Amino acid sequence: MTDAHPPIKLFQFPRLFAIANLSPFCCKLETWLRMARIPYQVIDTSDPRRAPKGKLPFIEGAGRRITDTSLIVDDLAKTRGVDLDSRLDPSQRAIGVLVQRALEQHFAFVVLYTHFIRAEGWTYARATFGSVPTIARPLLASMVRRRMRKILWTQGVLRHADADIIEAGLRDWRAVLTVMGEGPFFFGGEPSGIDAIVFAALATTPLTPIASPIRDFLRSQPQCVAYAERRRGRFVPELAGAPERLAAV
Ligand SMILES: N[C@@H](CCC(=O)N[C@@H](CS)C(=O)NCC(=O)O)C(=O)O
Repeated sequence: MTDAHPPIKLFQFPRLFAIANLSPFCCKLETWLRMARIPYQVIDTSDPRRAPKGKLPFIEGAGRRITDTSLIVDDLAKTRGVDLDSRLDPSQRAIGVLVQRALEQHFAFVVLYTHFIRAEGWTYARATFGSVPTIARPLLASMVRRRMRKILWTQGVLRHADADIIEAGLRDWRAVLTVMGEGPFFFGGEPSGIDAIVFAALATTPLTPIASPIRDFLRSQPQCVAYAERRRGRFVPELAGAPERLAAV
């Protein structure tokens, strides 16, 4: 186990709502660290420009900084001897990679759109900058939002109509839910790394007050709500009973 190591520093956006993090990547990594029982200390930061590769989260430990959740997970798995996927067969591993790609390389951009570009999302998501000094807050918030627009335009999502973007996000989830087991975990009775990814992607949507047709769809799927609630209860139990922070800012 990992007690010989001092806690790693986890740089991520501050918590919002009753979920580990509104950023699916920050939520994924914190969840994975808890699953792997690796001690960490959270350092809140609202400005990704300070991250080594301009993205959050990143970690610092043993004199090294590592960015990108998948690289961090691989590194920690190797250096700390943790393998959350040891029980998975080759077919489950392959499904895990495809689900990860759908959620991280596609759905994450749809979330960026629903949360940072759509008015229903921005009303809440701008609270991400709540810890920034009041005088600098509007400037940083609008700068980050502009950057999100640019990212989404370059990636391509923002070139489509709202209904088409939403439909593309719904397709991701219809596919993921089709291959997701009955539970309690994604691949049955035991947790594996994909649970951190699926939980994180779900946390951004059905567990937040940010309205969208994707949230309505996910909330209407009993399998999905039960999974999200169970995972939150197990991985971030201190938030399980917390009310949604409904007030818009
Ligand atoms: N592939 C990266 C993605 C990280 C990422 O996209 N982080 C977003 C927050 S969800 C970010 O920091 N965006 C800020 C920006 O691009 O300016 C990972 O797995 O860590």
